[in-house]
Amino acid sequence: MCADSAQDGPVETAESLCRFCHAQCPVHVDVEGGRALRLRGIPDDPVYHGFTCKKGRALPSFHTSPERLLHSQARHADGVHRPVPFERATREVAGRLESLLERHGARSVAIYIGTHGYNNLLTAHSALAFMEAIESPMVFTSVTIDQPGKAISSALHGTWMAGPPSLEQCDVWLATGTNPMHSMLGPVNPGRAFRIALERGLRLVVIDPRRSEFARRATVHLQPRPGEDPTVLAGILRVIFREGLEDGPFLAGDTRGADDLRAAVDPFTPEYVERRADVPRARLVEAAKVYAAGRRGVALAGTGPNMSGRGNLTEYLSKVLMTVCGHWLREGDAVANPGVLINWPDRSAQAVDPSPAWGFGEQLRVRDLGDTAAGLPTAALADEILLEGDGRVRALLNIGGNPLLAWPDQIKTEAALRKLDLLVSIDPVLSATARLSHYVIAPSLSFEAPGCSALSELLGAFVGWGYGHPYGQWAPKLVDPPPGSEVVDDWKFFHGLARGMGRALRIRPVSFLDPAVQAERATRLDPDAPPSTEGLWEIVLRGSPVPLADVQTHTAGHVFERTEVVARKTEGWGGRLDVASAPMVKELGEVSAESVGVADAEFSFRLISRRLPDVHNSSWHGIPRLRTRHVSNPAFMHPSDLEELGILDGAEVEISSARATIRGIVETAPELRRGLVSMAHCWGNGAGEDDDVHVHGGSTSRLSSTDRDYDPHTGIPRMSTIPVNVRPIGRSMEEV
Ligand SMILES: Nc1nc2c(c(=O)[nH]1)N[C@H]1C(S)=C(S)[C@@H](COP(=O)(O)OP(=O)(O)OC[C@H]3O[C@@H](n4cnc5c(=O)[nH]c(N)nc54)[C@H](O)[C@@H]3O)O[C@H]1N2
Ligand SMILES: Nc1nc2c(c(=O)[nH]1)N[C@H]1C(S)=C(S)[C@@H](COP(=O)(O)OP(=O)(O)OC[C@H]3O[C@@H](n4cnc5c(=O)[nH]c(N)nc54)[C@H](O)[C@@H]3O)O[C@H]1N2
Ligand code: SF4
Ligand SMILES: [Mo]
Repeated sequence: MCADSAQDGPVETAESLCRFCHAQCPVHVDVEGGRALRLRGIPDDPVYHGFTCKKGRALPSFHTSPERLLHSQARHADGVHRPVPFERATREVAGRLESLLERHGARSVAIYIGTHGYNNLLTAHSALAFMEAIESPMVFTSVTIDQPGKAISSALHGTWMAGPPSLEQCDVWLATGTNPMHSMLGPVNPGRAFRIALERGLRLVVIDPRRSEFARRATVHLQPRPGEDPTVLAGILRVIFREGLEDGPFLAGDTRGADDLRAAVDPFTPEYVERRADVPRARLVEAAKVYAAGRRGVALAGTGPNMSGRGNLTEYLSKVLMTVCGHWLREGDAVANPGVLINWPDRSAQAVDPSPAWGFGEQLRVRDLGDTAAGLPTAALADEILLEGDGRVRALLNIGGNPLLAWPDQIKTEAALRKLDLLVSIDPVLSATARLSHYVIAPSLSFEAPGCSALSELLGAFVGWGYGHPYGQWAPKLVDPPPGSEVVDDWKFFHGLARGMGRALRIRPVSFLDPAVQAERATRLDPDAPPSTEGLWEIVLRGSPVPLADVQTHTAGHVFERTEVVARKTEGWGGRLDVASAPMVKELGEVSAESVGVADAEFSFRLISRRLPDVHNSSWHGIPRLRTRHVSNPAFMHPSDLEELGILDGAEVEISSARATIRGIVETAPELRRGLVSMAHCWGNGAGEDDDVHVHGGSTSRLSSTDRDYDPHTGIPRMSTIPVNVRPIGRSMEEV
């Protein structure tokens, strides 16, 4: 599995693109003897300004890591994985899928597209085309265990065609439970972008129970109890209405429901918010006034509140805040990014009515869940595998994800993964899930395939994310895979499967076109004469605003000369944004009906999720230089809580929820509220594997339960704000 050492030779520097996370930073790579040695940012890049992170700078070492799979693997009867030629693995998987389809129908084959399925658009598009070819509706992604509230709230609220302002256009920003300083979800190079924006007068409101790296920069930081975001946001809306700070003409002309909204937020007085969420009332009023004083602004939420229960409502109230203040782009405003590789809808100053958020498409057999605007609920996929009867899922294709560590309810997930007739992973290492897989397809890595900036541009569809410029970059293939290896660009697996099953892939273009139009414009790949990977990029980006051939002349990032101004509302246009969507108003009513101040007799702490700066989910934990700041995932706790429990910094503790107990290594974190354990996900191992917490960390997914406290539509259970107890190892609760 070890790469041959490269021959020495002259070191050449080439431009490329880091593909380890969605930020897709442009980089200079030193290449010697056909091997990428090291990389750094491109200093004069007009958008990223030379930014890279430690993870990205470690990327060259992934290519030659001793952990890397240089051949696809098949698991043998003795449980050991051994190399198998790609052709043979694909043929065998195709055969087994075909027989499952024949015997059990299309629903028996499901796919899960994880982080590295999405980070590579060609993988995602060919995976979806494959599922269409076999007519299986069972497409699951990490979106429904991430921030499903984003798509749900857009559907319930309706969309504003002109879109949100870019950071450069904003005077105010309100962020609930996101930390772009570590996660890079937000504008690119967020550290620099926010520094410059704050210097020119941006006012930043951050709502986070932790004084995060982002919260430290805030004009106003509210540090409420976790899970109380709907209360805080409703309280802010109430202040805005009471003080008459809303944008009356916008509400009258382009929305419906303002009076119902005003009534729905009325119970959330500053006194009530203070009592319930523990936010000082004066700070709440200040936050509301700061936000409402802006002319253009953004309000968004992140993973924290999406995983803490009521994520749909938190995301919805964020959009409603933008609408109530009229913070969207308006007629005559400049569109910051008119599009380079992606076709965007017309940007007119008009609303598209709400659309169904749930209640359509495939129905699942458990918890009354079904398809949603965010996709099928991944939190229910383990049940779909475990539950006997017609329609049971028997095969799972895991594409660049790691279900065993990432899905909620690890105990159930593991039972499900082990029950599958066929589990296939595309993964460059023997990840926790790959170790359970019958086949593991070994993919090429970043610099071994051509890529481009389309993914980061697409992320601009979400409020507050993506490029604020018509920016584009093409990265040609830079190096060959290690000598003697057989790795493939991920999409070729789906092409091979389809071919082996006598079907053809129809690849849809990447764009925001209507799905029916996309289907019409799909390109059928010839089973016997597939395109090259570069050819497939041409296919998915055909008809882009800037022709791909032009972008390809820019192997370092480039800002294209494209301008667009938000157009006037079409004569007679009737679309309106809904600021009092019935299910959301009902949920807000349920919130205000809850009793306040009742202590949880059983659990004294709440475990909240967070990201660590140097690692990305479960990926590449084996690279030593990514584990110098934190060896694994510390259990961060407030020093006074540690003192009270008699726990020393660095000690091992047991963390118990109603579902399970895990171990953690505590680390003092004065930036936390008291009563919290802040811990990153995607660590630990499966049952029966080495569970040394000092080496592998603790698996927070084992603490959550998919049957308890879940969203009735997206199925996402509590993956943050999980009630837990903390106990030093070796001492009982009574002793502490
Ligand atoms: N370095 C690094 N970057 C990553 C990742 C990684 O693992 N490492 N993962 C990537 C992925 S998959 C994603 S989805 C994005 C996520 O990106 P973000 O959503 O920005 O994720 P976090 O950085 O974890 O920030 C979440 C914040 O929510 C807070 N929080 C927790 N619970 C609550 C709550 O109930 N209410 C409020 N208001 N706040 C709460 C936490 O304290 C934390 O500061 O990051 C991506 N980028
Ligand atoms: N408790 C709790 N649970 C959570 C979260 C949380 O905050 N708290 N966060 C949730 C979120 S936001 C997400 S997105 C999910 C993550 O869910 P997943 O996407 O399922 O998990 P990852 O760990 O990102 O999986 C990435 C996999 O891709 C592999 N990989 C790395 N590089 C490459 C590559 O170049 N090509 C290919 N093909 N594969 C590669 C890695 O080895 C790894 O196995 O976890 C969720 N789970
Ligand atoms: S932020 Fe993401 S894309 Fe940029 S260097 Fe780091 S890992 Fe690579
Ligand atoms: Mo995510």
